[in-house]
Amino acid sequence: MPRVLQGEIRALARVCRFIDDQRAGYRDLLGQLFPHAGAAWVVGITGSPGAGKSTLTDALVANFRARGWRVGVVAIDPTSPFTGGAFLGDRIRLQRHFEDPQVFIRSLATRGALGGLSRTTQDTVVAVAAWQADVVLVETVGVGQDEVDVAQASDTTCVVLAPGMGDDIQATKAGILEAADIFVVNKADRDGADATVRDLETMLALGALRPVPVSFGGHAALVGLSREAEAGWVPPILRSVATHGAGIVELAAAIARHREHAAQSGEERARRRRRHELMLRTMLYERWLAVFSRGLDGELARVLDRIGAGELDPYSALEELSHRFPPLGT
Ligand SMILES: Nc1nc2c(ncn2[C@@H]2O[C@H](COP(=O)(O)OP(=O)(O)OP(=O)(O)O)[C@@H](O)[C@H]2O)c(=O)[nH]1
Ligand SMILES: [Mg+2]
Repeated sequence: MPRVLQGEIRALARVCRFIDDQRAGYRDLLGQLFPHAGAAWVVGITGSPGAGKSTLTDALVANFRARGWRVGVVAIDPTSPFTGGAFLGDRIRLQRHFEDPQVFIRSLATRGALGGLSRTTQDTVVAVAAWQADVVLVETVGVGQDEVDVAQASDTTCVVLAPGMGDDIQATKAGILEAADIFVVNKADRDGADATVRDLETMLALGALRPVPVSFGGHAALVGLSREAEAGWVPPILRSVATHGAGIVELAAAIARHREHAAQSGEERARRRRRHELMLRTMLYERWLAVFSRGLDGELARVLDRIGAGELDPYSALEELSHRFPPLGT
């Protein structure tokens, strides 16, 4: 039995490196872990850059730890994997938990490869959950499509906004606001918090924030992932001052309420099905892309030479390269 299942934090760290490097056999290992990953509640913490997601996450970790829970944090670092800037930031912000063997914190760098981030994140969440975490917090800046997908694949999604950051709501990527089960207006100690709350209330009242189809790399219509409206749940709008821990008890309570609601309404099952769909589609997509790309560079170079020489146009070249697509059948 993999040692990570016994709650060994160092075993989990090894598994995560394994996943990152996609070492041989990592999928077999994940297959062994998966059946033990169902008990953890996956909470997405998403929202605009600098809204206070990490500070809020840190405060939530403290709240959950006070209940004796085992807590995983998966933070997606939107900066270049080479600078590690945000990772250092997370380290500082989450420092007080780094020594706690019941808290596992993992920062993932955005890869740039289509779907790659979702895949690594989902795999990491499976591993952390199988470590018998009670809750896994997934922090993402909702700026990229992959991150929106990840946020929408959580059991409970908290969208964090902060006042005074320009037209924050307008600037938030489409799909993120609609993914919210809980809104948190953080930095409530700043001017403009009331206005942000009012804007959200108005949008909710107008029905402007109905759940939208989950997209996949922006191709919702093509892949058919859909999010049903969640009956009977109106996303609460909470305020917090994460730096002072204000509003954290209320946030933890709202997450617990949503969890209960999701379990009773069948939403939990529906969401997990969507999460599994996202995982599978991501893996299929990656594999398909690998097959499709095999030898593509050389073929592309030859075609480009001919276009340059005036022998071929890009439109006809597409037809020549179409043998790479699987046959559509009859
Ligand atoms: N005034 C005030 N500042 C806050 C509050 N919460 C967080 N901050 C500060 O806002 C800054 C950004 O906080 P983070 O927690 O790093 O925000 P984030 O959303 O994780 O940022 P990224 O991950 O870089 O997108 C830090 O300097 C925090 O100390 C708050 O409630 N009030
Ligand atoms: Mg952060």
